[in-house]
Amino acid sequence: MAEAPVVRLEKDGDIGVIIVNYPPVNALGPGVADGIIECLNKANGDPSIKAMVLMGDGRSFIAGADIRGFGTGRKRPPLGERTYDVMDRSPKPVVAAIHGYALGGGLENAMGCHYRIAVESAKVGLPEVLIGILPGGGGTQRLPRLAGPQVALDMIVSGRHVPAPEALKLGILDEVIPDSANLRQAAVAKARAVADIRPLPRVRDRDCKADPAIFDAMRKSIARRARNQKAPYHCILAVEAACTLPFDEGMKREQELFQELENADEAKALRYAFFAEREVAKLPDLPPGIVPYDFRKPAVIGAGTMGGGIAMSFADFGYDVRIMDASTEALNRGMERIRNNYATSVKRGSLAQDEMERRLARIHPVAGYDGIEDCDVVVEAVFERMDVKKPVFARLDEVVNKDAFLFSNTSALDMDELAAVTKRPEKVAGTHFFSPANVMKLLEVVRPKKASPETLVTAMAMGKKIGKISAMAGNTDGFVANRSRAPFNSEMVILLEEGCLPEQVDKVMVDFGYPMGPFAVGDLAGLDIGAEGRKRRAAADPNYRKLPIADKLVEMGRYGQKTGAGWYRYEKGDRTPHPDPEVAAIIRQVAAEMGVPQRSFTDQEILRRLLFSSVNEACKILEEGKAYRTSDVDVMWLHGFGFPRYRGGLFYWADGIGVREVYNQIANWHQQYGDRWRPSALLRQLAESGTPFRDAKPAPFA
Ligand code: 3H9
Repeated sequence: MAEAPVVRLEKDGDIGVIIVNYPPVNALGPGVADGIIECLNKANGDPSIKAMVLMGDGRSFIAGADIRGFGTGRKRPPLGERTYDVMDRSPKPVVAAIHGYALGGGLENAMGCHYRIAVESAKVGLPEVLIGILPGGGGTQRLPRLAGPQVALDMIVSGRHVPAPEALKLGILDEVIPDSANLRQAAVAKARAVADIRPLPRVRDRDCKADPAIFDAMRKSIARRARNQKAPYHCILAVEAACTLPFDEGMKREQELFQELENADEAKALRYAFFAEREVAKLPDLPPGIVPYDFRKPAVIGAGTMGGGIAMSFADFGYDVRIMDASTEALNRGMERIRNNYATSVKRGSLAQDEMERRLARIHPVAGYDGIEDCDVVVEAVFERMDVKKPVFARLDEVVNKDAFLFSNTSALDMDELAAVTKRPEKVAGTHFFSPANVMKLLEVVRPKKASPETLVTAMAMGKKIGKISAMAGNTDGFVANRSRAPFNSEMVILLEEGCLPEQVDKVMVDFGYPMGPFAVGDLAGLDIGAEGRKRRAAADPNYRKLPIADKLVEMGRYGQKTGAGWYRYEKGDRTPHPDPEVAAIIRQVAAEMGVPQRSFTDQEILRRLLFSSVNEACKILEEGKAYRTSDVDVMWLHGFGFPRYRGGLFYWADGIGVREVYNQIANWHQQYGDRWRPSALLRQLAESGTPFRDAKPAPFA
């Protein structure tokens, strides 16, 4: 049987309907652009057709160029012979009919059409910058002409998806119809209504003028977050060209700038991150076809900082959620904190007041277990101690509907042990949120031995439904994210013993691309929190490497920002960290007591000491079968710890150095420092066989 064409032309009376069918999202894969051109030519050559509609089958209009094709030397038609050029020359009007997504090349094609109509739930955008490139199909030249240079700059530099009603206001769309309406019918009617209008309205013919100051203002505003990156600045240059050059010259400039980016390291790393984020959702050892339970009645137990943030995440994504605490005071305090968090977003302008009220109204405080019996998914977020969590779980098991899933927001505790206090261990899993839970994207789903496949896919899907990126982790102390990060946390303090200062380490990591240095982050989170974890580990492991400098600061009451002093000192009411001579003196004193000789460090040594220690630990996690893939660890580092996205992730970055070099360095440090640097067996094996981390085969999930 012949394969269905990826683009087909149907006739709806006197209107030609061009339909793209390239599942799952109608990316512009092989044959799609050619197919559109062929159908346009056919329709233009058919005297019985007066106008055309361009639309997509399935979930979306067109989600953009096929990202898998980038960097593969794929051939593109020259300027002047692309889909939108054919539309520009078309003697008959073309109406884009948009549902789902019109992103990147999708929106660029829609802007090549003469009219654009969309359903209310559709989203449009030029997200190319998020994969390290710029819109290379005329987007940087047409969007400023359609929506104005300032709007175009904002959209192209941020890459954000714009909902259809907003796109209508911005002039990107001509018409928005309700979701319940028939899009094809409406688009065909529109095409018929405009069939005789001449001259045809072409976006390329519009004027484009801007105050030149907006470009420098944009460069300034992104200076911090776009550090070390090229794509956001190239996006600005391209929009600038739209405002200073004739259309065809602007297209040439866009093309040159695009070519400078496509194969740069930044774009390669960001493409890798894009696909790693999709891969992480796949659970290859579960039977196929398991459908996640479509929960409707979530509850969060514990109205502390984490519980409140988790409840907000549900409310932010449209769920009515109950939040329960044993004490009314704690519940009131929790609701107050939630209200304040939302109010801060309103003050910053990132949330509208009426939206804040809608979200707050979805969070229902409940004092006591009676109000949660009928819930279908419960996320427990009480104090992080087994003796506190166990009775809560036992009680939940008694009280809550027998079919409900019981999830625990723990960052390190043994989920098998916790599941064992219930009579439904198959319905128990860990859901480790990162702080602040309503902001951080990572959700680590922790897999206890008895959890059923349905429980695991439901926990993973729950994350996606509330805007998180879910990643599966084995039940090991610290799970995958925190366990792989733990050696970094130790190493940064050990570096101080040997002669570094917190500000020096922080500078190296900020230069590398982290938004904040790890010591400044420690002060923000509170140094007392880490001290608790160290005590627990030291009690469990006689060989645990103590961190006397960190312990000393905590002993002195230097808990970080909240006490005005930690690794840094802080002025009252100001969060700026200032290097503190007192800390330098403590470091010297403790190092002298320990008898550690002082020396100086290069930036590279600091960076590698921190990150290689984590690479080694992450390899141990993989060889124990506690994670599926190296790329899952990368996703966790991107979304749990703010690892710079344009560096791909921990393992992607390490592959850039080379597995042999990483291994040799770790083996050297093993000789020098002893057991904490013992190379992982998997790492040694990869180094010996010259296999990059991305091709590592972890042990089956245990
Ligand atoms: C561009 O357009 C450049 C132009 O300016 C000029 C060019 C010269 N390509 O995310 P999902 C796959 S750059 C290839 O889970 P959702 C994805 O890998 C592009 N594959 O679904 C996954 O595959 P699998 C600008 C793609 O509903 C499957 O589709 N556009 C592409 O959660 C489902 O994806 C973008 O950057 C693609 N473009 O979200 C948009 N898109 O099942 C990128 C998706 O094998 N895409 N796939 O794992 C997205 O943001 C989301 O996929 C979208 C749907 C919002 C569309």
